[in-house]
Amino acid sequence: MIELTDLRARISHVKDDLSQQVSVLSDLDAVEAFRIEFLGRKGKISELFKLLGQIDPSERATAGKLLNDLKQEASALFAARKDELDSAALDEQIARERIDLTLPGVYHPLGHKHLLTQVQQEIESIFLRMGFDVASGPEIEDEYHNFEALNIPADHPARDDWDTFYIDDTTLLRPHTSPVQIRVMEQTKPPVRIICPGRCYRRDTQDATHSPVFHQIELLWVEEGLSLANLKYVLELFIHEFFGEGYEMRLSGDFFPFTEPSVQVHMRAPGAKDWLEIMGAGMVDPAVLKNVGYDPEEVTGFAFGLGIERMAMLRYGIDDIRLFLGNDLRFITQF
Ligand code: 2NL
Repeated sequence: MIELTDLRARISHVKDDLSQQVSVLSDLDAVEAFRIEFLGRKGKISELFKLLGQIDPSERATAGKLLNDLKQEASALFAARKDELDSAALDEQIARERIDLTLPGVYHPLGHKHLLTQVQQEIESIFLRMGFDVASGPEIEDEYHNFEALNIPADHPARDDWDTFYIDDTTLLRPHTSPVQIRVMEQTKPPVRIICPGRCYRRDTQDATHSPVFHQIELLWVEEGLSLANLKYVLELFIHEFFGEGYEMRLSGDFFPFTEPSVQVHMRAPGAKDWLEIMGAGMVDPAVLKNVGYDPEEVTGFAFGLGIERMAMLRYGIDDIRLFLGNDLRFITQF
């Protein structure tokens, strides 16, 4: 037989053990090991429960209550210590992973479109709104599409400026985007309304206004009944859209092998004295229409060619064409 007072003494002993040791447990594994030592199936508290059978039946209920209280108290102690350790771990993690918001960041400069691309796309959008399509083609072209189809035979003096940068005997870097228009006409029936932007190559010595690599946009409209009046209207519309209202335009005679008549296009800023040449244009020569299988008695057309660099220089007051391909960020980042 075990006396109740004896049981009380043992309980109090276990409690002392518990309260002394739980508070110094330093990690979760130790808490768990210690919990098993007390509350496990063969733990100290379970062992005490086994003594119940040796207690006088009249005192057994009291003893049972004392033991249950002990069990609850022990469970609560372990849980509390576990919480303490958990939150200490969290505090430590927060301290360790603290981000210093005052540190300077990593600077990622954003790029932007080159001025030439900006101007090209703006001109494209003006003509897209008028109903033209944008066409493109190869920069390496054969002589036929560069010259013969455009009414420039082998012995024509116009070739002198253009017949260079040959890849082989009959293939060269295109001196203009006209071969793109020839190819589109070869493949489609009229009406044709296109603009052809792209990089071109010429035998020019570089200076402030010449570059052996430059960019051009050519426009071509072929349909029944087109006249120089239609060309004039489209040109004026373009000048007003791109440069601004109030600009004047005038045409004067010129010569290109692929247009007849051919004109030079000048514009004058509001209040300005001087006229500036901005591009060449004309009615598509009947010989060119025949070369692509069109009947010049049925359709007429007009075309013009402008230099993108020149448009950008006029609009932004840039005085040296070499700046465009010079890769100098002091220039590039201004636009
Ligand atoms: C200039 C002049 C021009 C054209 C280009 C053209 C194209 C075909 C048929 C007829 Cl497929 N003409 N293009 C016409 C007139 C002038 O360019 O000085 N450009 C920078």
